[in-house]
Amino acid sequence: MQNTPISIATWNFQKATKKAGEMLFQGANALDAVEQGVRVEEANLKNTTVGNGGAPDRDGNVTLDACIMSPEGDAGAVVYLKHIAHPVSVARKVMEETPHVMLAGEGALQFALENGFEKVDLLTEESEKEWKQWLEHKHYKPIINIENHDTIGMLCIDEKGDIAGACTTSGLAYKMNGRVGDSPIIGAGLYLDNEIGGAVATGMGEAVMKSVGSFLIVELMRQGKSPQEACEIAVKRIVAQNRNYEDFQVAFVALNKKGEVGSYCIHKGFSYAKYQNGEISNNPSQFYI
Ligand code: SD4
Repeated sequence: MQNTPISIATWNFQKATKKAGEMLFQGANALDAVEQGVRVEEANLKNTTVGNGGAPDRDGNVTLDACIMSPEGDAGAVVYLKHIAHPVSVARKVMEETPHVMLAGEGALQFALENGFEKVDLLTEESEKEWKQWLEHKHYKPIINIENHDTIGMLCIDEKGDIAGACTTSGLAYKMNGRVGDSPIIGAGLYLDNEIGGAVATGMGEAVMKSVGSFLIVELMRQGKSPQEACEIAVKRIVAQNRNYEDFQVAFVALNKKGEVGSYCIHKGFSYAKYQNGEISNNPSQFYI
């Protein structure tokens, strides 16, 4: 059966979502489309939350986290990866060419270099300047500025009806050296099941990890909840789990195998991009407060 392909992504990442959507319409499979789609933001130097140009940690290291999942249920991830502009593609190689799911730090870098990825300096002049300004006061609150985080999580369904997903980030700006968030954690920042659908997260990774949010959403959809209902339950779980929930943002986007999309977040201001039937749209999410 021929399906209507669809691509969705966290935030208003229209270029990336359109790239993936157009690939799907030209017959690409969902896995290739999500990889190439999120690479658009990894390469965007103006996005200080993903890939090249990402904000550094407190010590000036840009460390990237990414994961990818295939319709077959295979998964690959890299965490604390330095010097590589496209962590999602390294994650895909981990999935396809190693017996493992996740590689970290030095080992992930070594693996990337051995597989022909170029070693680059990910700290742009702009990000370095902002980090140095931050160093002057070193005021760190692990609180997400509601509009200042742009991790890209993407889900695609291809013509065959198969779903794939990816999530990639430089994590929280000025995080502690060594900190890893939810984005590369299968079940937290991304989860999918080709029978059911998928979910992706953005926002305060610590809260998403504690609730295994994306896995929760897929399991709720398995039990018959719509993507919208499932996202709402997952956000409300986080609200119940964290007394300081008003201080941070968490947002989820979910897609089921029928092509239905849902989204919910703590604070007003989150939206997701969708490409379907040749049209790209920005869709404001429903919110808790
Ligand atoms: C993290 N979830 O590392 C990521 C942050 C994020 O846009 O979404 N930034 O916690």
